[in-house]
Amino acid sequence: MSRADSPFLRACRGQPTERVPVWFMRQAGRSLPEYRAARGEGSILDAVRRPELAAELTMQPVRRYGVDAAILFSDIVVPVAAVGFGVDVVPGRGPVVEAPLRSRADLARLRPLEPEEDVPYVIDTVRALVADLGDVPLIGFAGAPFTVASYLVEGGPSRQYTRTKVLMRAEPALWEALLDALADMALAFLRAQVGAGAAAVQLFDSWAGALSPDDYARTVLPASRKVLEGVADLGVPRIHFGVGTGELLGLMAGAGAEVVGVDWRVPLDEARRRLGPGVAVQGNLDPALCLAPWEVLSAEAQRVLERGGGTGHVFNLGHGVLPETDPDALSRLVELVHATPPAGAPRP
Ligand code: 1CP
Repeated sequence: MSRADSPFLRACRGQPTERVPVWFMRQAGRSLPEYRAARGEGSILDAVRRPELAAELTMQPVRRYGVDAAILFSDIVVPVAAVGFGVDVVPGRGPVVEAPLRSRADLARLRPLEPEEDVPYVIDTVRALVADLGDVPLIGFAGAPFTVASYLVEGGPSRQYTRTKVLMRAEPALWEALLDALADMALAFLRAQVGAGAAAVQLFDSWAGALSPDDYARTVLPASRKVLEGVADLGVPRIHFGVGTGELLGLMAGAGAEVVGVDWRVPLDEARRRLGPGVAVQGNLDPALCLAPWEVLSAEAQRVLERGGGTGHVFNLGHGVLPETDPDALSRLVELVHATPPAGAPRP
């Protein structure tokens, strides 16, 4: 089997596979004792800037779980931090911005990303990983313009996105310029990762579910489409993901991705109806259930596999692995997914 024939890449393209491929969002990170041991204290941005360490943190879940894809150890705020916007990632909290974006003058702090100069360490990490991963594909990723903008405008993690929504409506020209600048950065960042050997890309619009379909369609979708269409010529599968995006799935299908990631709120067969034909799905086990007894977790995983329909399904959680998760539960989950014949396939 070559990398191009890997179950993950085949499923992304909607081709039949012998088993449903599986990986987990946030498969690296605090749920793993080997992660806590290797990383130490401090901002994850320091770890991202050390290619040897970042590559090791990427490999840990691949070794432990035997997942079908690796995801680059990085963060959605890496590009904005690299151009000097003034962002750090505080342990236990998330991205925090020194001086949030409030006016047009603040846009000057978002100069274009030049990957070779600004994030050479990410390119080095991808190159090292591609050499080590063999047939396991590496997923590169970027934050989508809306989700990154929400951190820059709010100044940190948010529940209501009040300032973001007000800026979007009250200053549409500034909002459009902001999303366009972030789209160009995400695009440059993804192209650099694929240039260095990433086999697929995921655009994380984690918080887009906070928006109404109208606002999403008018003010966010064009910027996400610019990113996704801007990598189309590279020929790698594109995954587009958000949380709470049930009402947006039809719109997201039009943004130009081969795969749409879905959280646990919409069953995958219903998600396929909303997405329309020709789009693969990724998801969507509720990460909270990874903390439940195995009988509960395994029954839910079976339901996800059935409703995923087999072909064109990449098994994942509906959002990231929770830090309290027992890694052994995820090992059993990978075994179960791999041992279950794809739904709809002839039984051996
Ligand atoms: O400091 C740490 O060790 C803590 C946690 C952590 C980790 C492991 C953060 C802080 N970022 C990361 C790495 C990371 N971030 C990865 C690679 C690891 C993997 O998936 O195995 C990825 C894909 C991300 C992407 C990311 N960062 C997203 C999109 C995915 C998602 O979870 O929706 C988002 C929204 C962020 C912001 C962020 N970074 C870190 C935290 C705690 C947060 C979320 C804060 C919030 O709730 O707003």
